[in-house]
Formats: sequence, C-alpha cells, structure tokens
Amino acid sequence: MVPVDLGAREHKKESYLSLNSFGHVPALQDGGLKLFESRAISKYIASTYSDKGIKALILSWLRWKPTSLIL
Ligand SMILES: N[C@@H](CCC(=O)N[C@@H](CS)C(=O)NCC(=O)O)C(=O)O
Repeated sequence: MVPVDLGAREHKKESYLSLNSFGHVPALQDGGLKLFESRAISKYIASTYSDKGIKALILSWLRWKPTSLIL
C-alpha cells in the first residue's frame, strides 16, 4: 500500500497518473496489473485474495452503495 498525499496533489503527478490517468484515488498495482475504479479494485481483491465470507461481504457493500444512498 502506498499513501497518496492529496493535499500535495501527488495524485496529479506523472508517477501516479501512470496508475490512474484520471488522477483520482484509488488505484491498485498488483505485479504487472494496474487497476483504477474502486468497485473494480474491490472486486479484483475479493476474487483474487479473499475467502468466501469476505468475498460475500465485499459484494454486499458494493451492492448497498448504489441502491441505498439517498442524498
Ligand atoms: N469512480 C471513481 C471515483 C474516484 C474519485 O472521485 N476519487 C476522489 C476521492 S473520493 C478523488 O480522487 N479526488 C481527488 C481529485 O479529484 O483531485 C472510483 O470509484 O474510484
């Protein structure tokens, strides 16, 4: 895990833009794989590294967000 200092605008620097060309957090690098978009990252971690229980929990939160937030 690499912390990104948003206040120092590290997410707009070339080294970070090579991970996420939109200059947004989060981004993930896993070996040669580079991923952006929090939902894609969460699903990748769930399917690659998580056991069945954690995978189900991650999917629950990913479904909750778009269907339950009323602002
Ligand atoms: N749809 C993107 C949204 C990413 C996003 O908007 N990130 C915000 C923080 S929550 C960000 O990087 N803000 C800093 C900026 O736009 O300069 C995702 O889910 O990953």
